[in-house]
Amino acid sequence: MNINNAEFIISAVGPQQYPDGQLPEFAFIGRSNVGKSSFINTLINRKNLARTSSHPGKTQTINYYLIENTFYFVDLPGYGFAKVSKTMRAKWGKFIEAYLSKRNQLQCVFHLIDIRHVPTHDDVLMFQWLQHLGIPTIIIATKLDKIPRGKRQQHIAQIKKALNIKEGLIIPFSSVSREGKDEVLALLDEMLG
Ligand SMILES: Nc1nc2c(ncn2[C@@H]2O[C@H](COP(=O)(O)OP(=O)(O)O)[C@@H](O)[C@H]2O)c(=O)[nH]1
Ligand SMILES: [Mg+2]
Repeated sequence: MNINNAEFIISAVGPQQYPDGQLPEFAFIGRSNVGKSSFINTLINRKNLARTSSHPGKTQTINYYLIENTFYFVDLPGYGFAKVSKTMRAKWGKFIEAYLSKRNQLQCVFHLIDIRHVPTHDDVLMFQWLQHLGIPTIIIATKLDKIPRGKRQQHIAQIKKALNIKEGLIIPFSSVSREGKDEVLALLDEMLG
């Protein structure tokens, strides 16, 4: 697949604003600043549709993009930003949980993790939660261009170990070099049947 048509639909603040209908949805989640907006922009061949933000944690909405008029990309708010109150965190949790656990259009979650570092406590909790909910999850290891080629396997192993992944998909990705893009698009093709 090559995505030529992507249209921003809505920044939803609650379930009543999610689009009607039964089009399949693919969601994206990760720490703030992990490269989620850049990932979406790379997939849809746009520079700035999913806004690249230098202000982590600002987005507390679920952003819907209609792709090729046949499915949705769903950008979930980032987690793990430091300067956020407990009340805000609880609110975030409820909002995301409602989407992840109740949305039957959801096909798969792309969980983005920075390839440079050991996954954070929040990354591990998020991944375990997705497993617990039984949601098919694909790990996208972002910012691949920032580590030397010779260290790739080591960094991927580090993610697998922290998340306790035996089998399962980890796709190294860079929105700078676009490595991993074709693999992600092929997976989408597969999931869309
Ligand atoms: N070198 C490099 N930088 C990236 C990559 N993806 C994102 N970034 C940078 O990381 C910062 C956060 O990216 P953004 O997409 O806004 O992250 P988000 O908060 O998860 O949506 C920005 O400065 C991006 O330019 C990547 O693959 N490689
Ligand atoms: Mg973003």
